[in-house]
Amino acid sequence: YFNPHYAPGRTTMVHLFEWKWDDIAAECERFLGPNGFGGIQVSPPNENLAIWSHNRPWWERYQPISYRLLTRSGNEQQFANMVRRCNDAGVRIYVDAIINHMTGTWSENVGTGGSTANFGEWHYPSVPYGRNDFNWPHCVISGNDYGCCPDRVRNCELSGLKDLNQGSEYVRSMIVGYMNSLIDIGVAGFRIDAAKHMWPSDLRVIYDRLHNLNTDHGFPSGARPYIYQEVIDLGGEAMSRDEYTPLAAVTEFKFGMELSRAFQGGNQLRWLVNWGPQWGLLASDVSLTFIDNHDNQRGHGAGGSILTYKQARQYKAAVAFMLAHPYGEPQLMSSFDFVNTEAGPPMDSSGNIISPSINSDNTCGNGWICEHRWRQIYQMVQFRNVALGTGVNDWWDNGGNQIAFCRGGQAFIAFNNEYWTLNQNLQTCLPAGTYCDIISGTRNGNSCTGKSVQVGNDGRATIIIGSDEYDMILAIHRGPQS
Ligand code: LM2
Ligand code: CA
Repeated sequence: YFNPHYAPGRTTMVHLFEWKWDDIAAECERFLGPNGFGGIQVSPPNENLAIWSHNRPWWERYQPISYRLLTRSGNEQQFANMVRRCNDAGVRIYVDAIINHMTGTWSENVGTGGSTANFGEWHYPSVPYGRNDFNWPHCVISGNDYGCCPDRVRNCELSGLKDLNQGSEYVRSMIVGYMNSLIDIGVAGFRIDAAKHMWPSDLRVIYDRLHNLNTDHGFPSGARPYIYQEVIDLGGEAMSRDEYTPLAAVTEFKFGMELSRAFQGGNQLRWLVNWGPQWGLLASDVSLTFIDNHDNQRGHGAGGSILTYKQARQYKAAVAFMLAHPYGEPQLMSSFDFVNTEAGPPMDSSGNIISPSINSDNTCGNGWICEHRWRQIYQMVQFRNVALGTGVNDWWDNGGNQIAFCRGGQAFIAFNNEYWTLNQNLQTCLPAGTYCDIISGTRNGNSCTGKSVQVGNDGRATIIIGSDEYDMILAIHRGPQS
């Protein structure tokens, strides 16, 4: 459950939040595949409650009403078509699995596929679930419970969402059936939503009943799904991430918090010299890493002052550090623009999601941010692929907020988060030659569209990053773009 099973030479997944299946299939073929991306986390594919009373918020997708594959992102046939086309393009699909709970407590009760529910009776006929399938007696999690009472955090309702009993054989079989149908379609793994709210022992039973990945989609025989469990553990609670790491990977929320703090000036970059478990982070091989996710970019979930696309210069630097450093299994966020933190994706008056448009400079329009299409970000995915299998060496810092390091003899990166110019002769660990900085541009035949770097026979080069430059980063590597 710890191996994402990316195609050879690939790394890095992107969360295409609220994208439609047809658009994702096209994105795999026209952009993600050619640019070396390893995978995509898709929004929950199963039917959810349509919440018109809140103008179709993004969070309606965290309110399942059945396991039918029918949402605003598309239907089952579109989902299967996407999985096939993405796998063919070398890009894996990971599903956000909402198995802790079902929708509840709304005056509306019609799902995105027309299923209905009777909340008062705990009745979900399209699964079907009934009262016996939920934890009893009914209770609701309060803030205090996190400090004292794992049984309440796991057996009571998370924000009033009807809490399934994963200890029940019947419930397990419905959940496993749903997840196995996705594996058979060709997905490579799952995000386990609200894992902290389920018993590790129940999750283990569920994971062990999952099928091997589908060999018709290019997975090796005997491959287990990649599983990363959403556990928000910032310390101080009665539940711990260590209960979950023996089962499968875990989301590392401290990762984005600490890097956001550092690149906002709250901590000097030089301290990143020992980035990893020495910072209190999970072991690298169990750690799913990210700067922002769909919750904390809008103050939901763990919250905190997390960098997002809205602070673009610092955000790109934090993302570049994530991708340049070998620690963890990185996930990029790809957002739609928002001011209202409840608002759903761009939609028409019937509630249909409006597709992103693609501008001539590769960026997106129609209200979509597409951080994964920002040059500084997707070219760092290529950097990570080129550096795959190497460690950090030749760390340099100025004792403050200028840092640089090599990845074996494959790649080199420098950051300047000071108010003055970085101008240093540094060891790049690369063979002699002229390299194109992949942050300010790319290679175009024999020239660079941005800055270029002359590496001498001793591997050293003069590195310059002005404090007023558009980006605070310079990166070069041995791949074709640099
Ligand atoms: C998650 N991880 O554990 C998701 O990452 C997160 O986005 C989900 O919450 C949550 N767990 C449940 O799957 C989001 C959102 C909540 C929202 C829920 C359910 O952050 O605000 O709660 O989805 O849609 C909403 C209302 C809340 C209401 C609840 C139940 O905001 O006021 O509570 O629905 O109807 C009465
Ligand atoms: Ca629960």
